[in-house]
Amino acid sequence: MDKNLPDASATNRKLVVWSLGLLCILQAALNISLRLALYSSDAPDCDAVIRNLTEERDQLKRKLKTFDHYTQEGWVYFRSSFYFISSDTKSWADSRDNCLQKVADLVIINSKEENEFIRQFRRLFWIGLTDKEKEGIWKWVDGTLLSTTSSFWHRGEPNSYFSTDEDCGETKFNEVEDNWNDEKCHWQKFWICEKMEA
Ligand code: MAN
Ligand code: CA
Repeated sequence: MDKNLPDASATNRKLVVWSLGLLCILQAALNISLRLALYSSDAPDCDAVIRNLTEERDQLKRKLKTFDHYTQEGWVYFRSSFYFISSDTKSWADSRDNCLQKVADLVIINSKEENEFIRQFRRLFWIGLTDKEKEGIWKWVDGTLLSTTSSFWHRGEPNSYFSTDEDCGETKFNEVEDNWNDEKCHWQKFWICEKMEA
């Protein structure tokens, strides 16, 4: 063998050593970047995640407790509110008082779905709508004006029937979607209280 030529096995050994060295460097780089990624600011903070989950769990527990309480007392749940459907009749003002005593108020109807929910009972109910402050200006019991886009007056209503004073809203014509009527407030009717979920 020519002594001036490098020994093949020595070359191979060098190659292996270099490759191992390179692998080590790659491994170290990978290690460092993984650690950086894991502890960088946008990685989730485990304590915060646990705190949030605990808060969510407690909130759900509270909701469930409220739900159990109201449903056991006979309230019906629909879309984030509890509804109390009366089984006796009172004037509009006495109905409202009864709701206030229950830390609720006469129902405020904000959508077609809510009106349909109430219409399904097919009853004449007082609702939280009145124009007793100013004739023709219909307001909900929370002081908000009745919106023209979400009102369900029956055809020809409100009419203050033959100029008799009809200042209180009721559900009456339940065979159709537009079922509201203005009625004399002293009449005794069933009523619905609404309590919004906290
Ligand atoms: C009754 C009352 C009125 C209503 C008319 C409709 O007289 O309920 O409020 O407008 O019926 O015919
Ligand atoms: Ca009327």
